[in-house]
Amino acid sequence: MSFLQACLFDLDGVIVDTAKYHYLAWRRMANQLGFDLTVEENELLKGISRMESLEKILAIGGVKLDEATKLSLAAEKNSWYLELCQQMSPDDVLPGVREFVEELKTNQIRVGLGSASRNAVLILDRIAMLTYFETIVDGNRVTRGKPDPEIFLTGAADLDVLPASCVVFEDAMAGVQAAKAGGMKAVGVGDPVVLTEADVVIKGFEGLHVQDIKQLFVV
Ligand code: B16
Ligand code: MG
Repeated sequence: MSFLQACLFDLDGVIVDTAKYHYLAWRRMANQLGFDLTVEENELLKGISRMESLEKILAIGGVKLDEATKLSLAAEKNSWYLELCQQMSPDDVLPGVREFVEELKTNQIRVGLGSASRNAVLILDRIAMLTYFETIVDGNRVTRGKPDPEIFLTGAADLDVLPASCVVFEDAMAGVQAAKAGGMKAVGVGDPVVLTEADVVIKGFEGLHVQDIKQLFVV
């Protein structure tokens, strides 16, 4: 029988709304290449790595480039993205997140981060949440991105808990699939129409309590 032992949090779109900055920076790049990127197309980029995102965007625009040009475009996008992130502060933590993580700690539930982003540590530092996580698994640590479960399985191993006792909080389809592929419970954060594979979907963390999450383990 499994019970709640750890919560693994995605970063972008779950703890902080950096998804809007990723979109602005990718859209700027697409526009520079002569096409646009819609909000719907951007949805497919959530949770996947920088280079995979770039490949998808180039396919959308029907643009073919050599590897060196792709790497320099990805670096340029990242510098625009980081410029936008400069304006972030602890006030940007999404409503209820800090309180919920604190409640987990009070209840001796372990807490980790599982993000595809290579900028995770920098962002957690800007929003003053670096010390909240007992482990940080980010895009610098793994070789396979979401929907592969590597990010979350590494987090569970770091925390020394079984995957079946973990709950993942995710705003992206790829992230929900990664959690399920790893044998974990998945709480979708956002739109139930998009996050159809999640065990449950919440709008956000305001008013959410540990007891609500423990319910996922009641059979
Ligand atoms: P970076 P998450 C993901 O973070 C984003 O959802 C995705 O849009 C982005 O491409 C990816 O990180 C890589 O980010 O360019 O900062 O390395 O949602 O897994 O926390
Ligand atoms: Mg995300």
